[in-house]
Amino acid sequence: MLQIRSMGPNIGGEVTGVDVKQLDDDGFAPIYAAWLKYGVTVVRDQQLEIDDFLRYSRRFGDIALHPSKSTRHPDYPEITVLGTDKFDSDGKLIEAVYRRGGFGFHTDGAYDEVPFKATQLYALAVPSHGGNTHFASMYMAYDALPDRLKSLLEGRKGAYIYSSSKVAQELLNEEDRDWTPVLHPLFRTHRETGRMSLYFDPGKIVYIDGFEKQQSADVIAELAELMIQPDAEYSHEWRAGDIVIWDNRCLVHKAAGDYPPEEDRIHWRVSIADLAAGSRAAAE
Ligand SMILES: O=C(O)CCC(=O)C(=O)O
Ligand SMILES: [Fe+2]
Repeated sequence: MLQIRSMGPNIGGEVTGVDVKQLDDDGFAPIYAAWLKYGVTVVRDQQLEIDDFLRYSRRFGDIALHPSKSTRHPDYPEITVLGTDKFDSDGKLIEAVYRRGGFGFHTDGAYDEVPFKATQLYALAVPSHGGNTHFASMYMAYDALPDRLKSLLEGRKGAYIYSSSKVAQELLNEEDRDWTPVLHPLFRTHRETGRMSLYFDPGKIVYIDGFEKQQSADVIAELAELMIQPDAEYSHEWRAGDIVIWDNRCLVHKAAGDYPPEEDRIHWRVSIADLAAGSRAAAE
């Protein structure tokens, strides 16, 4: 029987007692509702082929192609494979692969005109220790901002690129690295929950539109300092067979990047497009 319980003080939900391959629309409704409520939700104990994972993922929305072409599955471009081909031909660890998502708290797709609604991972292999994914609520980050910043940043937009980290950019083909910054409001109301959140990514933001250089840098540093509130976090300890989905509209996340590199930590990953916000279904 389907059971849902909370995992963290404010975010993080766990769904058990379900086989997502067997779900009909009525069976899916409580999972979607739990995802909106908890921001990040794990469905435990799944045994999936790629087609099962894609079919289930499409219940959350259309799948968008991720710009990192080098890590796409060769037969299923909608799937990004995380954690394979970690070593180069000299046996040296490739940091961009090993530490993918581990350079700091971030939201996926802020570099796009319409950022991803969600990211969903399915765990194929997990290491003996380490390798968690950390999450934090940006609803709570907004609520905790001093009034001074709330009024200063009301109506302001941040400009974002793929990544300011040269190492992270190695996941892109060279011809794709010249990114034109896109603007997003720093505060946004979540279309489905109606709650206000901070929308901010310290590793992708390049400036705050309309501010002088120094003011922009100061505010970015201050937001980076304030964005993670103590009770707003949940750290996911992976088990093989977990499907984890998070809401990129109101959470940030980062990989711990701390597991034994010689061990496998492998996920299939999909990005869910925010079609209601006007994104193309990203067919290339
Ligand atoms: O591997 C992880 O724990 C998360 C990686 C990440 O940031 C992502 O898939 O968007
Ligand atoms: Fe990420």
